[in-house]
Amino acid sequence: MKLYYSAGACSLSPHIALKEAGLTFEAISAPTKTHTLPDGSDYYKINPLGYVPLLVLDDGRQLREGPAIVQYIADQVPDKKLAPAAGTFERSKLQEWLNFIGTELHRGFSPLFNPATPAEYKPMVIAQLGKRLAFTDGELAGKQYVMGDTFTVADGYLFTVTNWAQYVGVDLSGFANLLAFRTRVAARPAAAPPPGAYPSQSARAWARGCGTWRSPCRVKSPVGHKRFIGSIAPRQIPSAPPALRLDSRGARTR
Ligand SMILES: N[C@@H](CCC(=O)N[C@@H](CS)C(=O)NCC(=O)O)C(=O)O
Repeated sequence: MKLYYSAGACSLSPHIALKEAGLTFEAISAPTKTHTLPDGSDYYKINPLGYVPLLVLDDGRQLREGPAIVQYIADQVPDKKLAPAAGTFERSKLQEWLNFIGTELHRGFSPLFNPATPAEYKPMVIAQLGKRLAFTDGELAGKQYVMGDTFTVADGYLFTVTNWAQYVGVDLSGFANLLAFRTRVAARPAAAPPPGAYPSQSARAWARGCGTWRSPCRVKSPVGHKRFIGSIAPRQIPSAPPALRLDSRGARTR
């Protein structure tokens, strides 16, 4: 199996799942900024969508979309209980989590990474994200992992996306259950930082969501828990941007 990944991106989730599963795989870097593979070729030729993760099976079949990929991985090793059995209510609860993490948290963080996002729109994004993180924190009360006492692939995904808080000024310090969860997941060998990807980050700092060369732990985020669950005045909502012209790959041409 091959996993196309980019350091720090959501592909860390299937990376963790593969390691938890104990499956043999080749990790191929497909950086989100360049879309250029280590041999110099164009990643778009393999995945026309250009994004990671992408899983390629030994027979050449491809599987895209993180939540589908991690469930496929879990189903290869049912004894490891990385996902409840297909067809059960519990499996639907896992899918509920994967969908929530994907659409509410993962996509909640995305505009904060996008340099084109208007500055005045970001507080609204952070406010919405803060509500979703507060919900997640509440759901984790008294639990080891999102599904209860057993680690599942949803935990690797939640760990992955909440790790991004450090890069975009979202302070997780108000979310004690979430932080305890992150420490728990970080202690699992499968969630150890990919070698070379985060040069100066200690395991403890990794769990706290800070301590990289980009975001030292001693720097407190200006965005506190209370602030990002507040609301935004309607006048702060930006007006619609002018229509964009897109090329055949969907890239902006003007
Ligand atoms: N719907 C996809 C989204 C994956 C995604 O957002 N990937 C980002 C990194 S976290 C990416 O590769 N971005 C680069 C690009 O879109 O070209 C999934 O859930 O797997």
